[in-house]
Amino acid sequence: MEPHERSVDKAAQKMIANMAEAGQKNAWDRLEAQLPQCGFGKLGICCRICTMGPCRITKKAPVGVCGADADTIVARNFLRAVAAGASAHSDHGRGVAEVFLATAQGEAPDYDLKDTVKLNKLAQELGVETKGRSTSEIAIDVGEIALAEFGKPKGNQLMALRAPQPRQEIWQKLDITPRAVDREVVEALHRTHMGVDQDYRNILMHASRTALADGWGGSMLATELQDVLFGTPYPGRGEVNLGVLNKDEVNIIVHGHEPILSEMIVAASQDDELLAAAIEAGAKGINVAGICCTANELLMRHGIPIAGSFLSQELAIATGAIELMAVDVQCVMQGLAEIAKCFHTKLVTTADKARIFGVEHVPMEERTALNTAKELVNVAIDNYKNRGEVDIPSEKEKVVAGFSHESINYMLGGRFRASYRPLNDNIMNGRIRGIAGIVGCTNPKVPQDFTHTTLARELIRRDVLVLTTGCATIACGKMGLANPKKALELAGPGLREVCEAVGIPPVLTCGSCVDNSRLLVACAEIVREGGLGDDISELPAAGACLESITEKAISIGHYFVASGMLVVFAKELLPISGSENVSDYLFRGIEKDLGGRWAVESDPVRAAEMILEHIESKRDALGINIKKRRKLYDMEDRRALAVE
Ligand code: SF4
Ligand code: MSK
Repeated sequence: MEPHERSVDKAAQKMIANMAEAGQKNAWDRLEAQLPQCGFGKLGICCRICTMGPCRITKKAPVGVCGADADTIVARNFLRAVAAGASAHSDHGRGVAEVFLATAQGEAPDYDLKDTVKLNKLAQELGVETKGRSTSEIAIDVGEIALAEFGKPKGNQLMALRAPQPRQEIWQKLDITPRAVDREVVEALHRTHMGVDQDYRNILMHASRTALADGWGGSMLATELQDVLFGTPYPGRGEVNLGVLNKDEVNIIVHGHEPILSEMIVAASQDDELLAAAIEAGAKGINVAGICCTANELLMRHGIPIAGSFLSQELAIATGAIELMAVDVQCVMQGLAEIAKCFHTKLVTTADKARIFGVEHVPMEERTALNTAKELVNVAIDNYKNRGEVDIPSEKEKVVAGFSHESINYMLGGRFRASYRPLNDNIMNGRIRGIAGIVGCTNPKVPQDFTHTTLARELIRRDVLVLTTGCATIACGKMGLANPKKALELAGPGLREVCEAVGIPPVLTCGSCVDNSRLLVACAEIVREGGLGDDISELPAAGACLESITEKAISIGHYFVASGMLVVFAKELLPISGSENVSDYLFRGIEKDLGGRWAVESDPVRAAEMILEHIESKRDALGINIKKRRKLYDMEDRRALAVE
């Protein structure tokens, strides 16, 4: 496969070509070596959860040894994917809660509680007394309550109370209001153990509950607590793509998901002594850049540049310009260890739960975080002298990033009357047709960045405001879609007018994978603002993930569906087609239960059309597509007008 068939990003194409010339392997090569991939796996009809198997469903053998049919097997696999995704987000959230609590208790001296306004709001939501109490007293209570959300024996997720009332009632009626995150995940594994839940509808109902525990639980807690710890993002400038690497500086890449590590490395990189050491080593400075969602966290809060998304992790090392790559959890390829051997790059794992065989491990602990970060920066400086030939692509793009729920509110309504009213009004008057979330990864089965960016372009052209997270946000950033100047040229006239008036790009960079919870909060707030129905399912809105790779993406997709949204995935990346009943339920039947549904479409233009059709149908149902006739009031009408 030619480089341009692997990625639409010119910088990536250059590095893919370089690697091929040098005989170095990357994810695309390993995908080719894996072909043809298992057809049973693609359809979701292989089961290896007991040792009577592994079983595969065929015409000749339509059930496994235990009698499980395709419906049960596909539903079980789906639930297990949701449970794994929810676990990844929620374990991240638990880690943040632990550091949050340690900070409040004065046991993590290098961290600070940066957003005390948000802390107080959160405290009130969680029923913590704030009057006459110190920040640390409030934070300790908030931290303890937050930590308990992961494993409390009784009660439901407190963050789920943020959902509109009718949504909460739907969940109560179906008995799927999420309880403790750990409980939902453990129950998911129990139900999918051999010989337990063998009714696909019952299994899928628990998939909804588990996914909700992720979106309205673990992920939302991660986002909220990170904002208090590291600051709530507000829009600022940044740059994206491999061109952010600097040939004259010590380049450090932070990769993974948890800002607990990367925040400290950023702080250490600004240390005067370390800067002096870098200069003594012959460099002009220290350049920290991010990959994957760690990158999004740093860009959102500090404007730290992003080197690339998931598929760029190996390409970044292949520039020869990386002195240190420090990784924590999730989306870190084991293949990094091999490519790092071809260059001087020092690869270091930092999370005890995520080590790579043969790679040095430097554990990051909250008590000594900054010192560990300084050690790592020192390792990078020391390594600068070992640099060989460097080939950094010139491509980089300007972005405006940092759209949290709070900052969108502020941009729309101003500091003193922050509100979604202008957005709701412009959706109601039709200048903006609706909202779409484009989320998720980059998958070597799809030319890197192609579907995310084509879909975003097609949607903004049709006056749909786009919110992005994860690697999709990085893809859009690379292609100029988060650069207001360039992106507004591509937006439809209504959307453009609103964005220009408010001062936002038509594609809003909203953060990392756990920050999809920001989109849930935004949806709930738009409903609360009024005029667009009483529930999330009534909003002219949809989500899409056409380049997903992870189980996290399935969990995210499913919590949006269970919150009432349409979610479009690439057909080949959602392994459910081996069961007609499961597919039929997730594509259609679930809408009757939960108001949301899954859909599959791999072509981004057709996906945009599908989303627009959905948005227009929601607009029709809300009655906001009907042009109101101008009414001339007579005296009787005027008298009837109530003054409140
Ligand atoms: Fe086969 Fe049933 Fe065991 Fe699965 S649980 S491996 S279908 S026997
Ligand atoms: S990093 S989950 S590849 S978005 Fe969150 Fe990117 Fe997907 Fe990982």
